[in-house]
Amino acid sequence: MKAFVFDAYGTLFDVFSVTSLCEDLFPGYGKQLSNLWRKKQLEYSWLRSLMSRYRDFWGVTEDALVYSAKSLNLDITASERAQLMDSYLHLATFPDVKPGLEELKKIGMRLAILSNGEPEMLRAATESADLTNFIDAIFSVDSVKEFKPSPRVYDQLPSGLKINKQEIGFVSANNWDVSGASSAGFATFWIQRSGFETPEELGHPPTHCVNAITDLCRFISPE
Ligand code: LAC
Repeated sequence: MKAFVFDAYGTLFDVFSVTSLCEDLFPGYGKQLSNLWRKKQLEYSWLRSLMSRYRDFWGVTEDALVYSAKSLNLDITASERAQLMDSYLHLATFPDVKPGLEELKKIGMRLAILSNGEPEMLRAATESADLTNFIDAIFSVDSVKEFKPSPRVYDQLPSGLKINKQEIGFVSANNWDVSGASSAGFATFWIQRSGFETPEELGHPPTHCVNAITDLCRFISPE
């Protein structure tokens, strides 16, 4: 294994760090709004792939926010919408992210991101979270105009990193994303932070399950 490639939203960045702003803007609805927003964001990405109607993830995320507010009967102004969208550029990272990446970098691993995110939003979130020094490359679905779990998304990794598929480990806390990468033939690491998530019934299980990014270095044998 020469490189670990990480999913972004839900794996490095906590998409539910928007919940407190949702609650400030819509008291009593913070949790519901942030949950529905994430659920619809993913649904729209899958639906758009099936419809062959790609729209970048920033647009998909905004559409999902508008839908979610409407469906909860929340009157969202243009400025509230902009505020919530802006929070996507400054998401918090999970506590294991920085120490885990730091450890992997120290032992010489190449580290990259492969995400549904559109390149500019990924760059902004990476910079805002202070991860730029750890991440060697950022790959986005935007280059293939189809969302995960399309195999075309994961297949850009070997040529992008200029290494063999067998030397790449794909890391995600989104179990369906792990299935997608496993199905595309990559070694996969499912980050199960809560430890009790149900594995997908999609037939392509993770190669390894770990509790945190800080557990990944034990899979690397010293040279
Ligand atoms: C991503 C999705 C899975 O970052 O959130 O690709």
